[in-house]
Amino acid sequence: MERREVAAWVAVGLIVIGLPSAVLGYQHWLRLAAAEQRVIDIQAYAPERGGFAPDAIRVAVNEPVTLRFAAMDVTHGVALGPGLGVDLGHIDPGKVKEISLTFDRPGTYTYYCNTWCGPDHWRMRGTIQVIDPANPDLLPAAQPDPVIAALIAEGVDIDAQHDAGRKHGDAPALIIERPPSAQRGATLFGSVTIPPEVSDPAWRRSHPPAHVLELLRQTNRQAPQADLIDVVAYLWTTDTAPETLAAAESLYNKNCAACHGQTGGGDGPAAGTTAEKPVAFADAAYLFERRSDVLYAKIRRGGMGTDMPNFGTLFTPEETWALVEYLWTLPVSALPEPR
Ligand code: HEC
Ligand SMILES: [Cu+2]
Repeated sequence: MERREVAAWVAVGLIVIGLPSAVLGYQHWLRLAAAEQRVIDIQAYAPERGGFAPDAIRVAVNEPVTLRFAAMDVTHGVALGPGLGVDLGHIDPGKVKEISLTFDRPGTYTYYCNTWCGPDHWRMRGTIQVIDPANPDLLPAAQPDPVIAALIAEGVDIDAQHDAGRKHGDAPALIIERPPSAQRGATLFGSVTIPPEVSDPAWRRSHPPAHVLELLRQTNRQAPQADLIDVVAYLWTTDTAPETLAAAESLYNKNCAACHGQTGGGDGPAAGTTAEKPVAFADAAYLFERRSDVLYAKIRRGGMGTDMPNFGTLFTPEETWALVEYLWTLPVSALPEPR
């Protein structure tokens, strides 16, 4: 069948679906149209009822497919990643949403629920294996993440106790009296001596703000501590374009806020269900002791034996960095005007 003809068939098919009284004769055409485009039906159940069925599918490279998701019990949300930019949004019970797409290279992708649908919500994931029919056994192996590899090489324990062995109730190592203002930090920036390494965004990713605060204190002995804290907050929130931050905020609200809280209070609706408390990113004194690359690694790899899910198969490295940048805005009271 010619290509344009196929498009016409599909168009007719769509019109027919729209009409409740489908004429019998059209059904034959419809079936022909369907034969051209493989449709894979995927049913979405809450995780305690089994999650996605099926939870693994295989498609061929360059094979146009339609994935049709049906919410079977409660409202779910469906997104595809990493790097596919597909978010079908909410699917209410009994409703169906579909996406037609073609994968242009072999690899592994994930479809996942991004609407809170129950305590085990984040376990709702399915795998898409895209295979090359000429070479069905040759799936590209997952590449080790260079950031995580570097942390391991450096001997950093991604799962180390977050508060550096401090017991609950101990005074935090760093005292931050009010939420840091990156906006104020931007205005003070010019009057503070910044050690050269600190100006390097790559260097900042592997050092905690608390460390930089210490460096700034040594080079700016006259400056009040609160000023230096604001300058550091500025430094940690300047690297990302506003559009990127906005996209990360949306990812955060859909995938993280259920546990970590929409404003980073560690108090989302699911926070009570996790064995260990979800980290409160809004706590500046806490977050200032953390390194961006460790946060990145934790998001991609998940916690070891904690309820922190792994997101490495859902998000690209770029999306993960954007999430980290977004986390840094949570303890900050005011962001500077975009440059
Ligand atoms: C099911 C609840 C849950 C969800 C959903 C969740 N987290 Fe977590 N997260 C936790 C818990 C519990 C911890 C603490 C235990 C740990 O670090 O493993 C944690 C820890 C973390 C840490 C480590 C912080 C540190 O100081 O080392 C980061 C970073 C993080 N989460 C980011 C995220 C992001 C980003 C998302 C969404 C993409 C997310 N989390 C979704 C429960 C959750
Ligand atoms: Cu769900």
